[in-house]
Formats: sequence, structure tokens, C-alpha cells
Amino acid sequence: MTTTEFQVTGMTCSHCEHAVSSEVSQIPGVDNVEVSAATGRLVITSTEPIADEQVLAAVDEAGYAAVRG
Ligand SMILES: [Cu+2]
Repeated sequence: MTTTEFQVTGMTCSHCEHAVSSEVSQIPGVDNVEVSAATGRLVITSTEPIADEQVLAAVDEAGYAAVRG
């Protein structure tokens, strides 16, 4: 398992968390997604390393912005 962390900006509530989580969960290989609007943390557990671009695109699709870290 690989853990990848991002910082997401713009999330304010549980709906935001769900929007991000549901998009990121669709990336092939993603096993678990933890996201917090309070801290902006997005922690992805995956069976194999995931390209940052895929995560950034998924977060963008949800309507937010993310940076690796
Ligand atoms: Cu919200």
C-alpha cells in the first residue's frame, strides 16, 4: 500500500469532503480516501503509486484545488 498526501483548498463542509472523496475514489488503484475540510488534508491509500496529475484532475473535477504535500 502507498499513501499519498495532498493539501486541498476551498473545502468548507462535509459536502465538500464528499465531493472530493467521490471523485478521487474513482482513480484506478485507490483503496481508501480520507479527506478533512477542517484541515484540508487529503490522504489517499492506494495499491500502487498514483500520478499526482490524476489526483489533481480529480480534485479539480470536484471543484477544488490541491497541491502535493
Ligand atoms: Cu462544502
